[in-house]
Amino acid sequence: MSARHRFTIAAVPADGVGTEVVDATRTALAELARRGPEPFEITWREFDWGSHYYAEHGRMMPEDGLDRLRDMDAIFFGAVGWPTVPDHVSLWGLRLAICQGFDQWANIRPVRFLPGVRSPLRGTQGAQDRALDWVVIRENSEGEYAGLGGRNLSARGPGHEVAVQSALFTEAGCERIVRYAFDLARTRQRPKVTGVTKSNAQQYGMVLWDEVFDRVAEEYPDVEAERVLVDAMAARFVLQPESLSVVVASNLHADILSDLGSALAGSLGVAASANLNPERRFPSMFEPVHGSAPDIAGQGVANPIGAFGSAALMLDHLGLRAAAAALEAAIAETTGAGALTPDIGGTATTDEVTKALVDRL
Ligand code: GGG
Repeated sequence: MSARHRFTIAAVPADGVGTEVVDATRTALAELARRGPEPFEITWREFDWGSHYYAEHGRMMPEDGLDRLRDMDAIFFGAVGWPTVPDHVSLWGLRLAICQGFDQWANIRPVRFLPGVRSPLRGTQGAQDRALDWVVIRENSEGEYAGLGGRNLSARGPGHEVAVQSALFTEAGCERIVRYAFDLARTRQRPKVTGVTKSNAQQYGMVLWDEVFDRVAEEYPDVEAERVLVDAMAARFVLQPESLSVVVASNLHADILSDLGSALAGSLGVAASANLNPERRFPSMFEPVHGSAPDIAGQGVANPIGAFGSAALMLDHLGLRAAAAALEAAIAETTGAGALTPDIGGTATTDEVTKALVDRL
């Protein structure tokens, strides 16, 4: 096997159901490597970081955590968040530390119907033919998640605390993500980009975003472009899903919209994502969109489909296009055959869905 088909991947299962879905994905990828359409070999390096690590060390990952990940071909992440650690501490200490530390500025979140998965949209009267095939592009390095602000800014004492949370929008940051969206749209059946902001109310950063969007759009006359306010966009997701193809939005807006999109596709459990450093100066990170789900962790019923889809995005990123396509096809066959976890109306366990997928590789 040539070196080009050998990869070292970091597994960071982290918290809750993260462990279960990362294990399932490793099982699926081992089988895909063994009998899939193209040869590849993955050497996994396991990093046991997360909220349990925090309990022992007072931090979510070691101080040199990023250095330990730096030479990996990719990072496969589970989920972050556990009741013993404040959510903002666990998120900033691990997931955001990796995304921002490795300048993974493009968060790609495909949203589409899967065979056999119930969707609130499909359940709507007269909506049987509705299409849902979007890619939500989330700016992943700045915006509302820039970490700028502070607390205790009032000198007036107890009961008068003031907190400020600022959003950072740079022209370069807006331009690279908007351009990414237009480039992606060119490869799709429907070459269209919808840019989302709340620029009527947020008159600095989001107006800058809109201006950059309009300027970049002019360079892509072959791609349909429109701008929509985020509140109207939430309604459009539900009422006119067929009107969308690529949706690009800020860190916070795209986070919220992509969760809405995943729910419309059936469940957060089926949603895949990639945190890309498109320049490939640093490793990119792949993870299901869902969180750690403490309510079902350890019960063996976590939906592994979002993690499988994320693995397909990772294989594609690694240049294993045939393997990625085979995994995508097996995912669709698995759900189509009714191997569904409880979040999407089935009774199958994580292991049963994994076995059903492996049987179809
Ligand atoms: N696998 C995704 C995950 O663990 N998400 C947890 C979370 O709280 N994410 C917040 C965010 O994506 O901004």
